[in-house]
Amino acid sequence: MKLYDGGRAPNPRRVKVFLAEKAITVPTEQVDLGKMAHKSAVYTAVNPLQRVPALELDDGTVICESIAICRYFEQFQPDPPLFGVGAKDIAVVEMWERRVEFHLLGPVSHVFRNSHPAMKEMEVPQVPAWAEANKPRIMDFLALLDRELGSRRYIAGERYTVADITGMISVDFLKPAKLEVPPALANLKRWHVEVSARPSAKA
Ligand SMILES: N[C@@H](CCC(=O)N[C@@H](CS)C(=O)NCC(=O)O)C(=O)O
Repeated sequence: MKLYDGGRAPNPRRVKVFLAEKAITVPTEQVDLGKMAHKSAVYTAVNPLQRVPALELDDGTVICESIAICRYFEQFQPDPPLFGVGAKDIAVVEMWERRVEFHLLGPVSHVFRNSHPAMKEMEVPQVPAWAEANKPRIMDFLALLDRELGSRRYIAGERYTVADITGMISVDFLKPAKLEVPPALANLKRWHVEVSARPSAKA
């Protein structure tokens, strides 16, 4: 088994934080995004979409998409449960993970990719207007999360889950996108401090 990793890039980091929470170690190969190694013929044979992370199993199967990779490990090692426990909880975790992915991680990524000079080669064409269009959406969703976190400890309930992993990485990704959590969002800040203090957050 081999995990194709991409350094500090947010999606590979989601998988690494997930693995750290489960104390699972996987042999890793770095794909240097800065050098566009993910566009090489060798890596394109692994993932024709030329994105990281990717997990190659011993039988040659390649699993891409961060959440699909996380689900694979959840099945193998259910403890600690990071996708919920029982029908209702699993659905609530799924709901929040998708909401955070679509309404926060995606838009922050659009801002970064369409405004940062370092992304010129990867995001072709860069559309600065699309970066601007996403900024108010991000602020609206951060405010929604802040309201939600006023009544519970974590994004999907009282237990730390994969929704918190996607959430933490999305909030961390604000910085390279040259955005920040508005100071008034105290619940969100309390949550971010707490999840960032977990040893897995260093991954
Ligand atoms: N939906 C994919 C997204 C993967 C993705 O976009 N990865 C980024 C790094 S965070 C990448 O490989 N970017 C390279 C590029 O855009 O050319 C997932 O969940 O893993």
